[in-house]
Amino acid sequence: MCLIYLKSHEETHIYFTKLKEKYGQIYAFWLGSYYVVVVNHFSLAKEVLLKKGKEFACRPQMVTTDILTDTGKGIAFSKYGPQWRTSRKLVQSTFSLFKDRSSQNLEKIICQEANSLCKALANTQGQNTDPALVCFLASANVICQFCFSSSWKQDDEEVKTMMNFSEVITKTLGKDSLVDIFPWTQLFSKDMALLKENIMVRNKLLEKKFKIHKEKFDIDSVNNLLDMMLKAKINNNGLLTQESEITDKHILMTVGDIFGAGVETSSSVIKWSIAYMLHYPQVQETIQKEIDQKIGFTRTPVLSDRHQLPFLEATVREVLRIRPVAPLLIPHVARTDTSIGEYTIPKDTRIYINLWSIHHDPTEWDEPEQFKPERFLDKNKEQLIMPTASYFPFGGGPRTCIGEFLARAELFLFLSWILQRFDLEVADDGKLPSLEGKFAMVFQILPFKLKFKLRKAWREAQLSA
Ligand code: HEM
Ligand code: PLO
Repeated sequence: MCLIYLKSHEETHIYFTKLKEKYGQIYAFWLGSYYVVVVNHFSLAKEVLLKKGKEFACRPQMVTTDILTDTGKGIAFSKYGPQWRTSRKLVQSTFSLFKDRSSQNLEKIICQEANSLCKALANTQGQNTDPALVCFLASANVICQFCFSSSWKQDDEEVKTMMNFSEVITKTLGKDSLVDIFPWTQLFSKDMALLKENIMVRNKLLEKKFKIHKEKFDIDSVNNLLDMMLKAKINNNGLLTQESEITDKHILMTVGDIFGAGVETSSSVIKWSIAYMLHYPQVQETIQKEIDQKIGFTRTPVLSDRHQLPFLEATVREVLRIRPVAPLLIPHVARTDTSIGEYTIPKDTRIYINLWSIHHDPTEWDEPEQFKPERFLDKNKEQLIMPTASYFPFGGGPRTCIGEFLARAELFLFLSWILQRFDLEVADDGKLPSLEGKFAMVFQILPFKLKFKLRKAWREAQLSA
């Protein structure tokens, strides 16, 4: 057991990693009235996520996430139980609607958005550009098709509104907020007022979409997540116990989770990837060479090209290692008295899995602070490898990320489409993006600008086509 002081000027995951030197791979402390255990090593983390996955599959109840999720509805912040299981299953079933040869195949949807994204980037005409809005729009449209079978136009004001509330919500939820440690302080908190206000705007938008959709709903034609949940509500509710009943609120909060996760994660990783390529132009060049040789300029990349572009895949893996989206995952909670390694863990203990420490462990990674995509390639740089088991950017076990397939598909397609057409260049002021980052529910890069220059080879190929 140790006594810690949560300093506000340092990111929590970095502070927890430093404490490892003093207290070891696993340590515990009291955070207000909560008993918290931090796990810094991959073998212990695997015990929590995989071997004893079910024992650690609950989530903490927190003041902030309770407001976001109408007291724990939805998936990500919902406790282990029938509601969570039903929502997760319905999302998984919806993914199968978007598979294979169906007209609304996910790959097709992502490629359409990649095309719009590239058009928007071409419109910037090589001027200094903040990539945030276009990346947000591309990810939002993919997930909007998945949830509602609809999308937004480039200049729709609603997209800016969403980006604004999403930013405030992630920032406020990500703060090591006192209100989650001492719930009575919420009466005085300015952050809480702001959080509530923005969650209200988000809920209004979701409710509007829900209402429009519900009027058009046809139980014989299920095309998206909302249809899938409405159908389950009608078909199952007579059979379900009150505990697992699906209400409109549950549907709304599940869609809200998928929407929030779908937008914030993918767009953030694309921005990190762009920033790293500005810092490491040779990485950009190697990926472009791979694209030029294996795909050329007469067609655009598709998912089946993935095995042909191992360096791009290795780069995505390295970005997810060095700047994990969720450096402490989402907190887990022990559902029973149990143990981790040789330590006894009482029921209700909060577990923070320190993915940052696991991804930067110097005994597992050679020069962990260096950005080296080639660490994920064999000697010939042709085959992807996994150099250590100290790596799980999407978590694992019962609470593993539900969107991994979608996220990987988006990252591959968006980045390959961008690099086929554009050279990424440092902005006119010569400033490279800061790689420090800021934790805001997802580990975000600070705003930056760059220039998207249409590649000469691409331009010439278009002229001769
Ligand atoms: C949970 C990573 C994209 C939906 C998680 C967790 C991680 C993660 C680390 C927590 C696992 C745990 O607590 O043990 C990522 C990364 C992404 C990504 C790195 C992108 C590169 C997405 C997308 C979606 C999504 C696109 C939606 C389609 C979710 C949901 C959960 C989750 C719903 C909560 C699962 C649960 O509690 O049962 N993700 N995610 N994620 N993710 Fe993702
Ligand atoms: C993003 C802001 C939205 O308005 C609400 C929301 C819902 C689900 C959250 C997401 C936010 C942030 C990223 C999270 C996701 C669930 C899973 C994902 C936490 C807060 C990750 C990376 O774990």
